Amino acid sequence: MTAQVQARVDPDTARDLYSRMAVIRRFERLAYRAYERGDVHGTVHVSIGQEAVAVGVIGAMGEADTVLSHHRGHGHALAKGVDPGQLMAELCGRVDGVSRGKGGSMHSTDVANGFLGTMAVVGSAVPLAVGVALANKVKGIDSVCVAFFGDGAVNQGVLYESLNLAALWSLPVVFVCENNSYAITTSADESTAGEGVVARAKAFGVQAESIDGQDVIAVEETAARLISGARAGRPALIEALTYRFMGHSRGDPPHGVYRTKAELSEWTQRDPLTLLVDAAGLDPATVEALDAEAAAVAEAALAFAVQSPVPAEDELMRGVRA
Ligand SMILES: Cc1ncc(C[n+]2csc(CCOP(=O)(O)OP(=O)(O)O)c2C)c(N)n1
Ligand SMILES: [Mg+2]
Repeated sequence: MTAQVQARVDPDTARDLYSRMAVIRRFERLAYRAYERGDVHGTVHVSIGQEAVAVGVIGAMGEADTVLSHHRGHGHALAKGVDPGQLMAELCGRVDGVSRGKGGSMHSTDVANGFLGTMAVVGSAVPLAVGVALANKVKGIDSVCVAFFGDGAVNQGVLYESLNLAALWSLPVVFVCENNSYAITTSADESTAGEGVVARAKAFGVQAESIDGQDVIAVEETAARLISGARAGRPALIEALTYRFMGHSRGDPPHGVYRTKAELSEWTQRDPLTLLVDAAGLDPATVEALDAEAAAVAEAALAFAVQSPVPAEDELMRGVRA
């Protein structure tokens, strides 16, 4: 371990960061298996490989700050403090789920924990976050809203309408692009002209930085700085370069035809959990213990989920606005 890395992270912080990432990974592995067993309906998009973005960004947020997420959002939810059992129950369509079993993986909402929801429509979290930030500003509430989106949303017009208003009105909002290089099977290189999302954000006067999304410490440091700026009315954008180790969703094998085994292998060598272990010099026994704790959290979540009943018929119209 170099002195420079040692200076970046103390052992307690490293253990905490590792533990939060490990819980996400174990939770999603189990969710994937629960899907295969038929306990989860619809589909699941797991973020295995991308955990450092969720943990780093959300670790830099305050309790009163809020998150809007996308279709690959279990990690964001868990990092924001959503109860793993209630989240798993939601995936399984059970009444004890955060959205009472009516939302599933892509519509999981837990307002009490500042988790304003996962969203199925690509890019849709972005304008909602601008609305939340505007409401906070108008009401004088000290709260920053963070919107996550993928590289697949980078060519959606709504992103630029949102950047424009955020900058124009000096809103407390941070946009986080999880650039994992692919939208389903389409590579970002094939779909995006020009210099990319950072240059585009800067064109609106929004402070924007591209960072290594596999390095949880770097993510947290950058996020802390930009979130603090957003709190003072300087909206920001972070492009976190990352990779999903699994396929897009259940129907897509990890190394689908659109990406090579060599590319996958190159990225799995940059696993955010292992990178942190190396950077912080965590010893094998500590890592083993943290992994076992994370596995127990995930297993308890699944056990809680499957014992929860499916919603009764009278649940249908609860929480519905007309
Ligand atoms: C507006 C819209 N168009 C298409 C889809 C279908 N779709 C679901 S996920 C996805 C790819 C999203 O890619 P990206 O934003 O890079 O996120 P990632 O899956 O890589 O995390 C698409 C096209 C959708 N949900 N919404
Ligand atoms: Mg993508």
